[in-house]
Amino acid sequence: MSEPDLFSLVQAEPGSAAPAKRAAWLRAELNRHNHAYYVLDQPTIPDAEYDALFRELQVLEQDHPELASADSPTRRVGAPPLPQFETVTHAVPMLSINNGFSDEDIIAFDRRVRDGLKTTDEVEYAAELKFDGLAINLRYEDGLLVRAATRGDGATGEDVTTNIRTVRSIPLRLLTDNPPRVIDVRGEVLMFKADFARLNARQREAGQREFVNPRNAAAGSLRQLDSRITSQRSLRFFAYGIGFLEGAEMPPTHAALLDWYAQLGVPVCSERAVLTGAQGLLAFYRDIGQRRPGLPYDIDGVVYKVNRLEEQQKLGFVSRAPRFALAHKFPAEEATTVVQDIVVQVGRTGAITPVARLAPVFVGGVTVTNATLHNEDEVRRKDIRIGDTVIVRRAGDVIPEVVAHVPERRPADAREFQMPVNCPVCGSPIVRLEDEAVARCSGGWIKCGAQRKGGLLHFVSRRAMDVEGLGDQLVEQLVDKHVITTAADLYKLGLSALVELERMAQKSAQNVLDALEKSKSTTLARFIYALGIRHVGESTAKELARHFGRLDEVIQASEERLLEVADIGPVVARSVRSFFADPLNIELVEQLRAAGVHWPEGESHAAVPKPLQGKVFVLTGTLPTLTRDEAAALIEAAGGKVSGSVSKKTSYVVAGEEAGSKLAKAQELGVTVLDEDGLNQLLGEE
Ligand code: 5U1
Repeated sequence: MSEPDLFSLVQAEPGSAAPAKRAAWLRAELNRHNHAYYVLDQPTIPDAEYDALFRELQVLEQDHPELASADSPTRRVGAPPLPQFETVTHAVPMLSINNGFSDEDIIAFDRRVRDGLKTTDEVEYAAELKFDGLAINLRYEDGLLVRAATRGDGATGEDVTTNIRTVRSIPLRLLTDNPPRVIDVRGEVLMFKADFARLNARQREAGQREFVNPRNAAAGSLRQLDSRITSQRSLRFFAYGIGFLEGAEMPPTHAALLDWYAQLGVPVCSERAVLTGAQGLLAFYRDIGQRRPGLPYDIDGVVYKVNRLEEQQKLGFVSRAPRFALAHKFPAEEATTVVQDIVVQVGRTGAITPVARLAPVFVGGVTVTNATLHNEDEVRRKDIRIGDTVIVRRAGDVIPEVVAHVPERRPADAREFQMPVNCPVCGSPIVRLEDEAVARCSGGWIKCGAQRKGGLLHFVSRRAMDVEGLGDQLVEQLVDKHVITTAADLYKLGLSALVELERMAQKSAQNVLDALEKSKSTTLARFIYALGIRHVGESTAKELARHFGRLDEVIQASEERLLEVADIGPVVARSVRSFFADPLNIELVEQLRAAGVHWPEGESHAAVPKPLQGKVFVLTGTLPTLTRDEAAALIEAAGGKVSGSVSKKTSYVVAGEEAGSKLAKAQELGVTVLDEDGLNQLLGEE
């Protein structure tokens, strides 16, 4: 905390100073700390000290009502509900912005700008983010916030002043002794991702409806008639434009306008740049696009504006959008579509995953027709039914998922999903153990073609036996045509059996046989991993190989002996033991050895560093297939540590359904958040 100057200290000392002076000093101090905390992101005072100053001001204002002041931080707490919002006419209309989607659109925009300015020189642009929030106009008169209005139809909006006053980062008084007579500051109200996660956790705890995304949460919070609710909702604001201005010089450029706002204490985003020419704009777009998932707020694109305001004026407007600006949109990460069916998929371990079959929809840059629903509980919790219109999300390379259904668009004949009683592939009963979120086909790989295919694909995968050229389609045909049943059968394949398959020429068939032959020479760790023992990822397989040296030692090891292996816990030990207790698995191992699969026995992997050594994990929420103990066992087996609370030392937070405050804390601290797939990738699981 920087010290107030000596004069104000003497003037403002509690008890000795006149109440008016003390109140003014407290207001200035609290506003300064607010600005440091919410705008500069550099807290200057511990929370408890802030609270003490705040309480002192509250008491002072209660005892001396004549000291009430519109810019007092105590006036941010919200007021009783309004009957409705008043209408506000904007002094200068709030325009919309044209959109561009491709490189060509941006090149054409730049050409139009140069034509409009009658120049062949490269034009200077200000580039910034397009926030996914709500546009707002803040009117300051003589430095004091007097009105806040939504964009509405551009000409008139709704008066949301009482709500906006609760947004801590918005100054109630501009930080200047020489404010403009009137200024309309324009920008976006939004909710940060971490605040959104926290809000939804609270909604869940209170049994209230969750918000679909931060934008909806921001909109719902801003358009509250009861501003006491808004005050609990952690809204933020970034300025990006100006409306009416009186009593001050308009800055010469857009960049200078934003710098001026920053000086006045109005929040502006630091992700902005001044660039020249279309290529400069495209480089900015790509850079932000790459960093987009790590930003603490949602954006749906970037915005380019001709930097010089004089040139902006020269270019003017087409209908309701300026010619000097363009929003370069990212592919939408969310879209709505219809659930045509809900089917189940059977994984390698028999896990049954409900999958929504969707009417094709373009989202996150690709056409999506399937989206995971994770497990039965998730379908119930989100109440997704066949026929529903749903919001589908695909962010980055993450598997598409159904976020929510749109209640108003549910048809009368929407059907609930029923978990099948029997496996759709092999007909074996589907069972769900008490402590598991996931239901499984009980057929095992002997009976279930889906599990066989999954198991075989795992066996030949790069980190396991590494058989090049044996992909999904080939395995599918080999299993469906009953050419093979087990991994050992792969080594019995001949040229004639392979060339009979679809899309398999003599040459490719020979390549597959050569790859199979080559794979016979392997390592013990790879072989153990290839067997697909539940909970035995690559690193556990290496640890087992290092510890025991010989396969027969692993096969014969009791649970107690397995527990002696570094980082193997009871869940993994039990799984290894039960795998080798099954005579069918022993037979498979023998057949593979008989087929010529071999490795140097007694080899040591002691030098291989464990992949998660030194990494600290925090688990939160319910994962789709792993229990918390299972996930912890896997992490520990890979050398990682599991901790109960999130701090700066946390390397990863693994979050599942119903993740609450730990997820919010991770997002606040910028700790990487993984889902179960992400964890599996780290563990080297296929
Ligand atoms: N960053 C930013 N977002 N945004 C949205 N600037 C900006 N400017 C806008 C809009 C609608 O409109 C003006 C160009 C009129």
